[in-house]
Amino acid sequence: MSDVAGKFITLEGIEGAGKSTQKRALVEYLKSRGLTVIETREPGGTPYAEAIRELLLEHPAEPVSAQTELLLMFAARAQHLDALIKPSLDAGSWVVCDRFTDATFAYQGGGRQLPSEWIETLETLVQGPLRPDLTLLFDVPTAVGLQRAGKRGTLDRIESEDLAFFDRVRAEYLRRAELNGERTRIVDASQPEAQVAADMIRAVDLWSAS
Ligand code: T5A
Repeated sequence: MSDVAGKFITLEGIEGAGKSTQKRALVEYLKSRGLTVIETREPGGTPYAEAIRELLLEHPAEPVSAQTELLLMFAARAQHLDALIKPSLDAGSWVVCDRFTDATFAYQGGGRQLPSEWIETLETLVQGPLRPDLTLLFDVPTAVGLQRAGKRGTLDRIESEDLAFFDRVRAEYLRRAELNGERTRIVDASQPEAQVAADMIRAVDLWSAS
């Protein structure tokens, strides 16, 4: 657990894993326990970081280099941490964040195949010792996740990558879950929504009782 007063919970998974759906259920559950909960997401979470999100996800006229993408993810994160996450944790709130640095390891490390040492260096620079207290990884076969995400219609720049890219993303998420087993719980997100929610709440209860 981190040294801060509140708790920091991150939700991770490939596109269409159901993070946003489950985030709503989790926030409602934590509030029903009387906790003050801040709901946020990455990239984004503050007006300035949301502007960086737009830059990251739009389809620009020129190709975006993997390094540019990596640095923008951490630029948005630095702002998000200073302006929202750290002050909220210091005030004793629980912060529930849709994606965080595990996503960078999975997408820019696994997907784009950038060296994980670069990501570790930026992680230390931007976050210092701050890591999530609990990470819920919603795991779903790549084809299922992409099919769900595809139902929304238009695809953003990152969603437009091919199946092999998202297979690498999922594999890296699973590798990191094993590496960070003390803070990560894997939830089988291929099940019906209500079952995923029940498994998630059980995982959170077991973690908070430990
Ligand atoms: N990114 C992000 C990086 O590359 N590096 C980083 O460091 C970070 C932080 C934006 C993009 O940025 C990238 C990753 C992303 O490409 P995002 O806003 O989290 O990240 O966007 P998405 O992952 O694209 O969000 P999605 O909305 O696609 O995925 P969710 O939130 O996992 O899925 P959700 O809940 O919206 O559900 C999608 C659909 O599936 C249905 C829902 O009703 C919805 O229609 N659904 C289910 N259907 C059947 N069974 C279930 N159990 C279902 N759960 C949900």
